[in-house]
Amino acid sequence: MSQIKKHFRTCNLCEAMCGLVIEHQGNQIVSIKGDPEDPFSQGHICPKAVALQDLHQDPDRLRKPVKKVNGRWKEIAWPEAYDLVTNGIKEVQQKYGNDAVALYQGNPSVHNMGSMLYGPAFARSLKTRNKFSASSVDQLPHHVVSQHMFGHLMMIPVPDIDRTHYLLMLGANPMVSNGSLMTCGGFPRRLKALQDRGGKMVVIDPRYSETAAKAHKHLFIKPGTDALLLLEMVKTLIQDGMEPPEKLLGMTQGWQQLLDLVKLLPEDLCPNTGIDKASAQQLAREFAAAETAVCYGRMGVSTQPHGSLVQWLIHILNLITGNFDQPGGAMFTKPAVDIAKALGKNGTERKQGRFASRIRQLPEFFGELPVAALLEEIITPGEGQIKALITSAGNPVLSTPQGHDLGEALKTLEFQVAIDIYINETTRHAQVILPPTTGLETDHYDLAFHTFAVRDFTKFSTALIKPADDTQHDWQIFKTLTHRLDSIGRKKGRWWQRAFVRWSTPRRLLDLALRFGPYGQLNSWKPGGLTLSRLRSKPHGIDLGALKPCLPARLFTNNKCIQLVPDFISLDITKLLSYGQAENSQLLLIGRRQLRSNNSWMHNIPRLMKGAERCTLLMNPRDAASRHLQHGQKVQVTSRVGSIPITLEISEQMMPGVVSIPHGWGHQTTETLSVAQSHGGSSINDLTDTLELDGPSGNAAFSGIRVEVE
Ligand SMILES: Nc1nc2c(c(=O)[nH]1)N[C@H]1C(S)=C(S)[C@@H](COP(=O)(O)OP(=O)(O)OC[C@H]3O[C@@H](n4cnc5c(=O)[nH]c(N)nc54)[C@H](O)[C@@H]3O)O[C@H]1N2
Ligand SMILES: Nc1nc2c(c(=O)[nH]1)N[C@H]1C(S)=C(S)[C@@H](COP(=O)(O)OP(=O)(O)OC[C@H]3O[C@@H](n4cnc5c(=O)[nH]c(N)nc54)[C@H](O)[C@@H]3O)O[C@H]1N2
Ligand code: SF4
Ligand SMILES: [Mo]
Repeated sequence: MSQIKKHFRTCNLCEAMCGLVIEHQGNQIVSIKGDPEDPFSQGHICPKAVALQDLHQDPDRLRKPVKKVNGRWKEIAWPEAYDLVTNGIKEVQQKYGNDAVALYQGNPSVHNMGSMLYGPAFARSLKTRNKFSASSVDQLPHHVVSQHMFGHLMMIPVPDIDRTHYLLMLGANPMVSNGSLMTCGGFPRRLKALQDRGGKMVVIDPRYSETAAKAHKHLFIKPGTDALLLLEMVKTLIQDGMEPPEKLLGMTQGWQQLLDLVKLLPEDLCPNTGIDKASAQQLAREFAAAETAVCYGRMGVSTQPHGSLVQWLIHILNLITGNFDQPGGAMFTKPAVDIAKALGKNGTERKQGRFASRIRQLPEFFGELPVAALLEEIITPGEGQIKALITSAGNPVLSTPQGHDLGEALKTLEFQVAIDIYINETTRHAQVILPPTTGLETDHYDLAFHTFAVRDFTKFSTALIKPADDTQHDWQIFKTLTHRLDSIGRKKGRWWQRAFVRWSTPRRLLDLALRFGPYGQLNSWKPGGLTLSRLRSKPHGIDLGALKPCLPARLFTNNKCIQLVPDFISLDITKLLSYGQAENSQLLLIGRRQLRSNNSWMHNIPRLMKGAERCTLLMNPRDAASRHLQHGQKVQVTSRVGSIPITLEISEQMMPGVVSIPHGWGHQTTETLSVAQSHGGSSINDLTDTLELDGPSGNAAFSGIRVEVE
């Protein structure tokens, strides 16, 4: 046996960017632990990272391309697989036009440097309007609001959790999720530091979550009504005469418009929220009085009917209290690879609504349509109907609304291909699956999440495990497919463009991006400037310091001003004011995440699946009693669009009138995934509704779905 060696890398599984130290003997993993020398995460780790090794040993994981022959999967060689895929796509394009081929890119794409760099060119090579991604079941409102207010979709401010004295959090559960659009490896440690310096955290959530349990104060809120609460808070402070500090006010446009808008609001916005007006006012004044404060809201408020309004109001609250672009408030990063700059004009111009979906006319954003439109675009006949689907690193049957119906619709497609390491509830309907390398087999650099980190930091991880045989990386698959599709019936680029593409690899592109970035050798002309090789010589990464004020220089708006009242606001406020109540017998459904679960995957790993049944319906004892339901009993949950059986867990954690189901479950129908199948559970997204959307962004609204439980 060879010597035990240590390898340092960043975990790619979620947004937290935890540093890992991995002991290994060649390809054999001996241990995976948190890296105490990683300056960013300082040793934090969660159970998922330890399971990274299992992905490489899982017998159900695909290692060779497979094609379906008479309903059975057969391994094939890569050249044959590439032929099948390009021919399949071409055939459908020729028969029905380019829009007949749809693309869905899932969450791990953003955690994969190769997919980030080579996925966009592949998407363009399809020349289809039917591009979808997990963004529209996730953070889309943040992008839309940032583009309107700060001029760029990637200019999403992050809470400066390390310096704030008051963290007001809505719809997020970082004790479990480890933070989102708040990359903060080690949330528990940072929270403890906040509390040790006398700071407070207040959590607004319809469930007494794991994070609420650590808070100074928790308030139950009726799902979907956060915008009403925040509007009441903003109104209170404006009526108190509060306004942004002069310097900040000078960088804004629309202050008078905001004052006028507030004057038109009803006297009391709170009756429907479950929080009374006096408490909302107290919360607002407490927030404003804190030495520094920051309001932050995530999934629970991003995926609700007024998700964009909520994000807008969060920025407004931070702005009027002076907690914007200031230490302890909401701040922007200065990442070593500045993807906002790199996207340039593409991210800045108002690129929404240049085209719309065929059936419901939902507007595109940044070239993508809301995935809530995917189902109807497949099942509704007519010109432009989707006839083929490519999924990459995604599982929309479990992760998007009306998933069950989507699964049925996939059976009607003429061609489906997946780039995935597993046969899941979506990829099982494909004719061909191309399995890439993953996790420890890949180089890693967080192109996206350094941009949303609570400290400026940069780190590169090299691949640790040598992949089996000729397994291709995601980027190689994209590059090959792009080349094959682009060279068909279309003029090729100029010679130097082709030469650049041939020369390029993720490492070479990253090196260029670092050199041209704000700390780079070419940008600063400093002899010690950042290059990939300099970065690689620091295996724990390089701390680039606390976040720094950067406005107005970093605003991307034409007039270098923050747009305080984007166009969509007043219309959406009108809708908000009539946001409906549930009928008496109905309950409001929300979701939740779990520490040993990662969206719809990693459920095939025994180490993560140990223990009690996890896919349960949480219900308050009062609601259970009034329905004569018992703990542990199987119940049937029914919404407008679907019905699922699930085990009932009676819990004081739930606000009365609200029930919770974790997403990502429902594996019983998959032919492989032997472990996951035995823990199957049911899918919450068989109950969520493609018609429930956040208007301005088209993001799916998962929170507050009306259900009956029997
Ligand atoms: N009701 C409800 N629905 C939700 C949510 C919710 O809170 N409630 N959350 C939403 C959110 S935030 C998200 S991000 C989505 C996630 O939903 P999706 O992005 O659609 O799917 P995932 O469950 O992340 O599945 C990822 C797939 O990628 C594969 N994979 C893993 N690593 C790699 C890799 O390196 N390369 C490739 N090619 N494939 C890989 C896995 O095998 C798996 O099949 O779900 C959304 N859906
Ligand atoms: N262990 C684990 N970690 C993960 C993931 C995972 O699947 N497992 N997924 C990763 C991904 S892709 C993402 S996007 C992040 C998401 O991370 P977070 O944004 O922290 O999301 P959740 O953990 O789903 O927490 C959402 C909270 O919102 C509450 N909520 C629901 N509806 C409402 C509402 O209407 N109003 C309010 N105020 N609250 C509401 C829920 O009760 C829940 O506590 O987590 C990432 N980290
Ligand atoms: S919190 Fe996220 S990044 Fe950190 S170890 Fe767990 S999965 Fe990996
Ligand atoms: Mo997500």
